[in-house]
Amino acid sequence: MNDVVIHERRDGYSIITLNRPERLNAFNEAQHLALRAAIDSCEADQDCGAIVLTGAGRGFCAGQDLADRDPTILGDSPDLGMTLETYYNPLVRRLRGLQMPVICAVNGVAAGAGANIAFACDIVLAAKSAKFIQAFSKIGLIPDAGGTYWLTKHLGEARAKALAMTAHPLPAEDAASWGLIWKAVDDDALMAEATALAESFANGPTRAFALTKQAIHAASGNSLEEQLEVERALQREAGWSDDYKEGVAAFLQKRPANYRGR
Ligand code: T3D
Repeated sequence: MNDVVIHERRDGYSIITLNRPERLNAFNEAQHLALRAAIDSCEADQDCGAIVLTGAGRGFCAGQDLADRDPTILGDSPDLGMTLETYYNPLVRRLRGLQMPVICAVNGVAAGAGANIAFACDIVLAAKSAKFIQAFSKIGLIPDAGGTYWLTKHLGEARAKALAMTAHPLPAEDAASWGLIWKAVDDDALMAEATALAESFANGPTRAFALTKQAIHAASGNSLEEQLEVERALQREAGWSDDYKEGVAAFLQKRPANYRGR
């Protein structure tokens, strides 16, 4: 049997590929557990400065594997709250909380929780042929895996409600122009762009990237005054780093910086 997640270590970063292409990489329990293990291994690896998350085949991820939700097996009162608590919510928190940047390379359709897991990543690149679908309403559910949060935060209520209630497939280029993702790129350039970005992050001031994530995540819930305080505290920490000294020295000496992530 194929590995349901492929974890490929490159020089300074990792590529994690969801690998159930016959189901458009829909999540079953095995794929959740394998993805968790791959992320654990990246986190434990001092040399992993970035992650690229992508999908095998023509889709990125079609959300929950509905074959595992057959009502004739599941019965009348399935506890989907429990499955969110066990799998999807920890995954979203994990992606947000990682120190290293996570780049999502959306290679094809991203539906249901598959779309919202992409939005939980730090930088989302999508192939121009990809689409984002809040498929939930088609099966009588609400957006999860952070969907109601990402859509409302990035797009506002009007577009969030329309996407959630109509399950309209949002093309990658519209997702980019609406500010939901970073950019849409030619299909055949997707992985080259994603890995070039990962490589540049891995060779960059990785401690500063972690602090940047922390500051930007704090911004949503803060007033300007509170956010200025967050920046003061985190910039102080960045200012103590060797990377800051190296960055300024390299600038003054007109040479490339040699960052060490500390
Ligand atoms: O349950 C909980 O724990 C709560 C959490 C829920 C999170 C969720 O994500 S709920 C939402 C689940 N996802 C969906 O409802 C999406 C279902 N899929 C689709 O609507 C369509 O497949 C797509 C729009 C994504 C793509 O359409 P298309 O026409 O490009 O492909 P297709 O022919 O529909 O799919 C290709 C194959 O993948 C097909 O299998 P087959 O017929 O070739 O053997 C299809 O059944 C399979 N597939 C696609 N999505 C899923 C799936 N199989 C199982 N589960 C899927 N989600």
